[in-house]
Amino acid sequence: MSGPVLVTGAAGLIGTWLRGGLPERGWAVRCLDVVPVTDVRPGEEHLVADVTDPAAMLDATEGAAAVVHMGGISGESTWPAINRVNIDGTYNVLEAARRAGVARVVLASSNHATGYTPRPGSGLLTEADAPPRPDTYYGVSKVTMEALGSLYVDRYGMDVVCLRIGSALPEPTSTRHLSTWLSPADTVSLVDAALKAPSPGFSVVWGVSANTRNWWDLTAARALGYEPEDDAEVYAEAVVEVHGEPDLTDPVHGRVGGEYTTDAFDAENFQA
Ligand code: 15L
Repeated sequence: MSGPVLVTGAAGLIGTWLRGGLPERGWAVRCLDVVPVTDVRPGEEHLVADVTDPAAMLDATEGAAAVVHMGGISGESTWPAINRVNIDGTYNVLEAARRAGVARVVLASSNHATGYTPRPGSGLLTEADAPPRPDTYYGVSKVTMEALGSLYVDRYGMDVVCLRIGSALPEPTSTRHLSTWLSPADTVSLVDAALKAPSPGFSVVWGVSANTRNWWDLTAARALGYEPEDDAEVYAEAVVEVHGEPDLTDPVHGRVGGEYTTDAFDAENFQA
């Protein structure tokens, strides 16, 4: 693959980590966001554009080697907002890639595509153990993202890797995060693996670090070439001291989507 990797959401948390880590792994980065990136780094290309604008997305995608789509609304919102930015936006990204002849797209899916899945009492959940079970409109947008990815692979022969990201954070701050954490370094490793894996076709993999308390199975992600190095357990003592051990009868800990599965995420709590 020649040309830069187009990273949407480049000014966001994950986008910023990728801008730091992908060049070391041999990727030139073309940054795209609705707001300007403030800490411009040598060698980067920069575009201010909106994923909801199909023409701008086509222009942005021309000449790219691959697209890493991290842009969008990163939590629950109103249906119109989720629909416009996350669902239409993902369609625009995939359609721009198809039209521009860019064969590989890496999509930021989320654990919330499966949020109502009960946390396993023991053992690990594979991707196949967790079919769509969204916990929010946000989760629905991630299910739709995966479905669109599947369509573009089957119909147009593209490679689309969907990363069902757990909790991408600098460090864990809750006991749930001891199971769901995806560290900054492992985020870069996972995206790099998704970009380099030979002919993945359509692939959905969990995006978590090598956490001792993981409930997601990393076999499929490792098969892409992902080699996680971090483990949230390093932070366990400090986190448990503050919050106590997780109570599995509490939905926040009994379902993989955590607080997103609670009444606090009912639609009326989100205003346009
Ligand atoms: C996500 O998908 C969100 O983008 C993030 O804000 C967190 O809520 C994360 O999931 C999580 O489940 O911790």
